[in-house]
Amino acid sequence: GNEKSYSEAVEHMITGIEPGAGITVTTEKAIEEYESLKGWSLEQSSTAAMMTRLDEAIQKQEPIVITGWNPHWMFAKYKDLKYLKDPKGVYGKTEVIKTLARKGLKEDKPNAYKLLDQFHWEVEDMEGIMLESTETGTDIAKVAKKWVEEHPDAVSKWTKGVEDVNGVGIELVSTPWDSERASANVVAEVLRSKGFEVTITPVDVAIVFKAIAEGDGDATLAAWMPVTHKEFYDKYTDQFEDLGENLKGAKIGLAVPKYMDIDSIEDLKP
Ligand code: PBE
Repeated sequence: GNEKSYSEAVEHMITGIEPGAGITVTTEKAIEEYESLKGWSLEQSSTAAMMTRLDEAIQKQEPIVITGWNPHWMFAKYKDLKYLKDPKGVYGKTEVIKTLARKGLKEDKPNAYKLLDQFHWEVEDMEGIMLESTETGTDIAKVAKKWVEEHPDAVSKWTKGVEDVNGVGIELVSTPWDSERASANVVAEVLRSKGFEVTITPVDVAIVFKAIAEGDGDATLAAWMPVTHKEFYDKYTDQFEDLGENLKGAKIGLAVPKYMDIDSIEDLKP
């Protein structure tokens, strides 16, 4: 089909995910900024619903425009998926995922703080856990636990100089996506091995930032920057401690199957 028929076939609709997501906010911005997306809308539902729609479209070789991101298994499972170019840079280039801690954590729980500060892993690590979970139908928490057992070298780097404690409580606040369920569960498992009592609280992005800023949660591993969660980050700047990135090479954007003969967001039609 030609570009015009693609836009008509998808009824000028981007198939998206949860309303609270950073990528949802960013996509609303893209719709405002691109001439080519004039009159388009973003259908918001859930990540699971979007993945089902994508699967159906690919099986039928029908056009679809989704909100895509890495780390995720979508590009591994659907070799047919590609990002659309974003010449206006609305979605940024590459993202990092940052660790944020509440003010005072360093003084109150220095060993937890040290471990969180030393936590860093690669896209392949996170994606490996996500892929295994979806392929085997095993809960992320379980896969994460196994990953920790199988990666003593990584764990020893993160725990270097961290002393054992006896039941100190620590609350990680996290978003509910598989990517962040993976990191939170991996770090929780390592913290437990040092004697911490860990809880993971899954909440919307906005609440993650609010909780850390107000000291209701100890830390999060789930801040996608500089674009995805900019709005929330800026709102609470100076009210949390930024421990830097725990993963490099993340990305968000609009994605389509490769059988759609377009390369750029600008190739869509109003
Ligand atoms: N995501 C996955 C989230 C962060 C993790 C890209 C869907 C978002 O806030 O958009």
